[in-house]
Amino acid sequence: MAETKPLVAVLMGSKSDWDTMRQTDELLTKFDIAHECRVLSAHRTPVETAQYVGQAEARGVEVIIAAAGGAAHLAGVCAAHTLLPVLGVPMESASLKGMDSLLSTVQMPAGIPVGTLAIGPAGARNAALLAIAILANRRPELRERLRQFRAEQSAKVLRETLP
Ligand code: RP5
Repeated sequence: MAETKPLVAVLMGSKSDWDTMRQTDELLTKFDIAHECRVLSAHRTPVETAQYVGQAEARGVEVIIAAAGGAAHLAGVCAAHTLLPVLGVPMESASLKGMDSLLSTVQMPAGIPVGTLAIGPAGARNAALLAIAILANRRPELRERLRQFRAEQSAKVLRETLP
């Protein structure tokens, strides 16, 4: 039977991040991964963020994806409140093109890790794929689907023709 409790929590600091993070949602859906997407902010809703993340493991969540832009503290704050793996996605900001988001997500002090992905859409897609790879460690069927995904991706590249 398919798992219905969320295995992956996809958090983002603002609804304005959804245009990018819908790509995470779409890939998790494509792989039939039970997940939930929420707007929660390290700065605007600090108490609710801590509560949500603090309860995530007990709810069956296995991976947290946290996307934020600017002074992007969401992934680090999530990691501070859970032992679950936290994957950070730096949003491409208007002013600094996401360099601000990247540095504030990736430069965690030793002791509280955040696995940081690329800025923007590539990071959003790879966060989903990395979460799937983590879940696939103890789900052979999912591992097989991931292998198939990679094979299809390779085949598509090899079919490319140039004008
Ligand atoms: C961050 O501030 C969010 O993650 C978003 O990327 C950025 C801007 O948020 P809005 O002002 O668009 O709500 O917290």
